[in-house]
Amino acid sequence: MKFQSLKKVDPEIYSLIQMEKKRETEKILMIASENYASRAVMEAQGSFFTNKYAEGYPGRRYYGGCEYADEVERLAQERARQLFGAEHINVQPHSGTQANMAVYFAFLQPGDTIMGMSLSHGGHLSHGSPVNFTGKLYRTVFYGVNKDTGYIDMNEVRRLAHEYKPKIIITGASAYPRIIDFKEFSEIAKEVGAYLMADIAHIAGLVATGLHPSPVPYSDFVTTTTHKTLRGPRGGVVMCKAEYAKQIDKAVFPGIQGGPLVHVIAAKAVAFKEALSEDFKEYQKKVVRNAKALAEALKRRGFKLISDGTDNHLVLVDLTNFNITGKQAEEALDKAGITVNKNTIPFDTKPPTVTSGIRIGTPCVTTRGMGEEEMEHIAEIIERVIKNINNDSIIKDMQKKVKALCKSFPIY
Ligand code: DSN
Repeated sequence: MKFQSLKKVDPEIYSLIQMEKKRETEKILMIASENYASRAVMEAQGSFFTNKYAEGYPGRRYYGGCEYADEVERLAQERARQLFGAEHINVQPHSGTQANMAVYFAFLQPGDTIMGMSLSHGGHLSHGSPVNFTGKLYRTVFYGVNKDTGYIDMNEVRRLAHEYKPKIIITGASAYPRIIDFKEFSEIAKEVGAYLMADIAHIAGLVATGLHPSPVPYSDFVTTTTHKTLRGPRGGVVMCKAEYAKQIDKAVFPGIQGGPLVHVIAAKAVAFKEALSEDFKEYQKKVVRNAKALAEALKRRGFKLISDGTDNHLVLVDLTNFNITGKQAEEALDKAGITVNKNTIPFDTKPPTVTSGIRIGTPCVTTRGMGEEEMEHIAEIIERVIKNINNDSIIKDMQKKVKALCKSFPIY
């Protein structure tokens, strides 16, 4: 992308984009929820459709001139259906939280009870956190992981569901490294007469390629983002059984959103097409292999991992044995050129602004072509930084290694 006009019209923004490009190119990005969208995705997102209003749905719009927008949205729906096999798809949510909000607004009343995974155990803000609208509008109940194993405590899920009878049970996480048993969640939901919503924002790419069991056959609603493992533009999707289609569509528009972002829907359609390819399946396999290789390499170096490993695209590291906080680790690693995020660990005694852990993901490094050998190398750099957190000269040395590694794996 050349940005010739932008350079003239707004040199400040142009230069910030160039700096961001440099950052994304010269650092090893390991935030588990990020990825590098393809150029094709970015071209669709930066296209003429940014100019178009298309309130409504294909064939039922409130504006003229929607003939091409209709086709774009239909293609996005059809491709998402092929990927996930859901009966009904709404591709308009602007984000994962908006997708979740649509489900809640369609089926809950303020004061109803919802049950989700505790944020500090790996859940998500929009699953009932007190600082989120979900925690303010609904009564909330949280389940978590078993303290010894780090796996979701399904006995606790069942016990809490029977005790509190939530109207909706939310499964899905933003910092959970293991396979989620959607079938058992659906059995529990049935036992207590609750709806089941699976939020697969993090693992959508794995689900789409069969590397994580799909929640679609077991859930009333499945929500996702499109930009994490799925590697599309930033955005959300709601899927549901056909019987709920009308209510979901009405909740998205006109319930919680106005005009859809047609340029983003076009980019979602492109990402879904890419995700239907054999290459994408190979990519997802590598994402998981890399996460496992990284987990093993970190464990050999004395790092404690929540649940002792991973089945998906991320590892959650407990730093308490190194006596440093997640915040300190995030800052030191970023200085060395590895970008991760501090993350609470289950039963954390530190606040989310400090934390005792870091979350490390492999989607970005895998997109740029790195493999298991590089994961070993990265684990070695992480170890050197964490064990020498105040030693600037070692951190500088590590920075050189990071730059060299990045040079060998260009992003585009
Ligand atoms: N912020 C996302 C993540 O990092 O997991 C979740 O919305």
